[in-house]
Amino acid sequence: MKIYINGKFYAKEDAKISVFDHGLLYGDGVFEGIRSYNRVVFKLKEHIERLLESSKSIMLKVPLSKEELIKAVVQTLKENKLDDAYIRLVVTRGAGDLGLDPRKCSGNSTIIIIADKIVLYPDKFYKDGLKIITVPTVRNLPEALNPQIKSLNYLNNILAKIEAVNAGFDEAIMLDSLGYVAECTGDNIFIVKNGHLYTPPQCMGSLRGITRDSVLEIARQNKILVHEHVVTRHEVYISDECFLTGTAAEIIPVVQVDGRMIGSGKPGKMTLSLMKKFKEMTAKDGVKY
Ligand code: PXG
Repeated sequence: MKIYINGKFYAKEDAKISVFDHGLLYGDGVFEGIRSYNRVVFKLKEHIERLLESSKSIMLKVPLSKEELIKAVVQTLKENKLDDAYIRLVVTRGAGDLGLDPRKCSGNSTIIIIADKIVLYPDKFYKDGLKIITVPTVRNLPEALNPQIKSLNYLNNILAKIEAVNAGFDEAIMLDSLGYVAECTGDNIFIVKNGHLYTPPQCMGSLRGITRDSVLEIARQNKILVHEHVVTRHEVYISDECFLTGTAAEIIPVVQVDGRMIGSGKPGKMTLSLMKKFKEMTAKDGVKY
């Protein structure tokens, strides 16, 4: 495997960065999780745009332009001869000293790109659906660390994941500080009620997921009514269908939430149809290499 670090390729064993990098010391940086399907990097432009928005918000200067970042991702995939891959693009503040002050960083951000074979969730989750719970840790407040910034500081999500795993579940619903449903630890959430789609608005504290946007796009093309509206736990419990969206998970059905069975207890019709349409979209919507 070849890892891209600041324009050069290194073997896995030699791909190393400084222990003084503020990405390691403080989680001071941003990242993207991207996928390629059959030599098409799905929504690569959108991922790069989100990365640049995250970096702008945290005042992190990315030394490469949008076009150069796209080229670097494609080059890494070619170098690794991967047709289907999971790509991790990371930009950190770079090496500094043992203090928070970003002015002490050399001014050169570290750009790391890792492309690896994709790790998929077991098939049974897609066939039978996930059972999930709501956890005590609430999602970061938008006015503190906005969840729309895909920063390297993922402790908020990791704590929620630990709580879910400790309770015997694989995924968790995180609420916002007002008690509304925000998102899951690495996925956005949707419910279906009477043929309409509902998903929490981003301003309440969730990431503007690229898979989420893709589902909204598919829904509009198919004249499915979508409501970006606050969602309560009660509305999830009484929904007809529920599913999660994310680059790694794609679209994954949910059949139980906090002990309440969702709909018939099996992946719903609209969920299955959206999964099929999303698959078709991944075959064509991206940058070819
Ligand atoms: N919410 C959060 C908090 C996320 O981290 C999503 C929603 C879905 O966004 P996309 O753009 O992927 O549809 C994410 C995405 C991984 C992994 O490797 C994925 C994500 C974060 C961390 C790890 O599975 N995120």
